[in-house]
Amino acid sequence: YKKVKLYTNAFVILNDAKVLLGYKKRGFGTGLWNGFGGKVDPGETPLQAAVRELEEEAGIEAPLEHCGVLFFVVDGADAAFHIDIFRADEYTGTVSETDEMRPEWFSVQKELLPLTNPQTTADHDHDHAANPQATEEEGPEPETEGLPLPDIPLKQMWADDEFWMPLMFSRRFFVGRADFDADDKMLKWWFAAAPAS
Ligand code: 6U4
Ligand code: NA
Ligand code: NA
Repeated sequence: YKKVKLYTNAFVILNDAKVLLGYKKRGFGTGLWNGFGGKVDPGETPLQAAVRELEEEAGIEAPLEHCGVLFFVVDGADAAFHIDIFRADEYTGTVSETDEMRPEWFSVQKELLPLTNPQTTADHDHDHAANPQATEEEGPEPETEGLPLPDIPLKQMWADDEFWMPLMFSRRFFVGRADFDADDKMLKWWFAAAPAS
């Protein structure tokens, strides 16, 4: 590969329970749900690009934090893709549909919460004595505006997402590589997280 192209992808995750995704209406990945992001422009840092793309595509501002790095190689492409992933626990502004993306909130289903997450452990574990943090988990349910949200639509997302999203939701810095054929089928992948801090 002669070149690498820098991209960003940003996720707003409220209460570790719901995540804002956008349905891509045009361009790369049309018809898939994803975070908000795009190319890093010349003269921008990846963080600046991520903040700009989140504003352009969802209409909101958020205190984004770098939470992972992905590297994609595609058969026949003249460049590989380096994607910096960002997350935020809060945002300001009004979530708005744009020409490129239709935003929607999804609930983070249990399969995507690793067992190291105390919230999941508390949910699955009826013997709370075994979990010193369980008493903290008995407060009110996360705010969902009273409506049940759909689960994250993994089948309408890039194939790599199910492997690294649990790492993102567990707040561990992650890295990964996925190799795709020319039809966007994922052939090989490898993902790993830094030790929990
Ligand atoms: P322009 O040409 O300016 O409209 P731009 O918005 O800069 O495009 P776009 O929308 O093509 O870029 O960005 C692609 C988005 O898709 C980025 O957020 C990165 C993300 N992406 C690409 N491959 C991915 C993959 N395999 N898994 C994933 N996200 C991917 O989760
Ligand atoms: Na984009
Ligand atoms: Na762009």
